[in-house]
This record gives sequence, structure tokens and C-alpha cells, in this order.
Amino acid sequence: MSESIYKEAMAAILKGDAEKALDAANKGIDTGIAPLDLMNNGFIPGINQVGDLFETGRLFLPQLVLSATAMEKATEIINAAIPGGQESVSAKIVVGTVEGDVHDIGKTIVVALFKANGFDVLDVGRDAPLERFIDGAEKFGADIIGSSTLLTTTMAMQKQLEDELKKAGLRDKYKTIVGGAPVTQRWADRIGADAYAQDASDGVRKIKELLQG
Ligand code: B1M
Repeated sequence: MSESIYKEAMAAILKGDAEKALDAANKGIDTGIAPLDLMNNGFIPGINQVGDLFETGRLFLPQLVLSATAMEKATEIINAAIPGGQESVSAKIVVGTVEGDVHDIGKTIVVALFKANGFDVLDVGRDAPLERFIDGAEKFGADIIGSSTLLTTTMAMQKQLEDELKKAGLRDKYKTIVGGAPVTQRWADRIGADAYAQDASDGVRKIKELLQG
């Protein structure tokens, strides 16, 4: 049963059919599939295929936008269905997508899972200037600053965030975590970020490690 719903989810994203994507999301949740399983086994493979087709010129921007819209709608349903954690872990985290980058589907999943795990999250949105991360962290009393980026051209903003924090004498005040499709542990090490997360669940694990260390 779950296999056929994963296929429906994938097909809906490939077709850019928001209605079918919503149907698959609702059906999946109603049949008891864990929201992140539905995301990881259905919707994400679908949008990754769309990305590959776009990259190789077999699908064009208008279709990418339709698929993205279908993905956004499904993500709303999935995020709302993520169950809250048992324990509340005391941590305040600022999360956003860096300036120059409007990709925020992954970031919204990360925010939803962080909240579900009891973290206090300030979401500074997408295409967010560095000041919004830093001023946000200062006002919010954050422990951790998390940045997301999907474009190779905007990865440099994650390095700039490290530099701006150092310049402001704030680097030791916060832990930093980076994520996004082109981001790697190697990149995190290179720019001096405290942690890298491959996906939202890994993000939760890494945040807990940062809080202990
Ligand atoms: Co764009 N796009 N896009 N796009 N898009 C990519 C990223 C691309 C790889 C597609 C491709 O060519 N294969 C390519 C980038 C190439 C590159 O940089 N080398 C690309 C491009 C080129 C563009 C435009 C420039 C296209 C154009 O206009 N010509 C443009 C950029 C505009 C801009 O930002 N300035 C553009 C626009 C768009 C849409 C608006 C249409 C749409 C985004 C809609 C939205 O986000 N609201 C879109 C989409 C949907 C994609 C792809 C197909 C899918 C992204 C996605 O949502 N993935 C993408 C191809 C791909 O990534 N395979 C592509 C699903 C999501 C759940 O995964 O975001 O990786 P992800 O998040 C994961 C992990 O990375 C991690 O956890 C998440 C959950 O598991 N994670 C974190 C992410 N952030 C984290 C933070 C953390 C921890 C973990 O801690 C803080």
C-alpha cells in the first residue's frame, strides 16, 4: 500500500499536478505512513527527478515551477502532520535560506521537524540577508544559527555568515549548522561551521550533539 502511495506522490510531482500531490499527501497520512517516510520515499525522489530533467534540458522552467508548487502544497500537509516529540529540549535556533536563494521547501521541513522536537525556532525566511540571521539571533536569544542553500552560487553566503559573526565578535556566542543539497561536511569544515546536516532528521541529531558539546 505505501509503495503505491509513494509512486502516486512521485508521479504527481513529476506531472506538476498540485491536486494529485495533495491527494497523495492526505491519503498517505490517513493510511498511517509516517510523514517523513512519505516525504523521503515519495515526494523528494519526485522533485529530485524533476531537478535532473531540468538540469539536462528535458524539462523547462514553467514545468519546474508547477512541480515546485505541487511540492510546496504537499510539504504543507506533511509538515503539519509531523508528530511532536515527547521531550522538550531547550534550544533556540534561527533558521533561514541565505540571500540570493529562494529555495525553501527543504528549509520548511527542517523548521517543522525542529519545532516538532521541541526546539524554539525563529524562521527568517528565504532570500534572507545575513543581518536577518544575526540580528534575529541577537534579539531571539538564539543558541544556534542554521542556514540553508540550494544554489552553488549562494553557498558563499554561509561562509560570509561565519565571517560576519567573527567580525561582530559573536562567533563564540553561537553554534552554526549548515545544510542544503550542494552542501557537504567538507564544505562545513572548510568554512568553519560547527555542524553539517544532510537532511532534517540528521539536523535534529546534530543540534542535540551541539547542545551537549
Ligand atoms: Co531550483 N535549482 N532554481 N527551483 N530547484 C535546483 C537547486 C537545481 C539543482 C536544479 C538543477 O538544475 N538540477 C539548480 C541549482 C544548480 C546549481 O546551483 N548548481 C536550480 C536552479 C538553477 C534554479 C534557478 C536558477 C532556475 C532559473 O531561474 N533559471 C532558480 C533560482 C532562483 C533563486 O533562488 N535565485 C530556481 C528556482 C526554483 C523554484 C522556485 C522553481 C523551485 C523552488 C521552490 C521553493 O523552494 N519554494 C525550485 C526547485 C523545486 C528546485 C529542485 C528541483 C528541488 C529543490 C527541493 O525542493 N528539493 C532543485 C533540484 C534538487 O535539489 N534536486 C533545484 C526537496 C527538498 C526537500 O530538499 O531543499 O535539498 P532540499 O532540503 C533537504 C536537505 O538538503 C536538508 O534537509 C532537507 C530535507 O531533507 N537541508 C537542511 C536543507 N536545508 C537545511 C538546513 C539545515 C539542515 C538540513 O540546517 C540549517
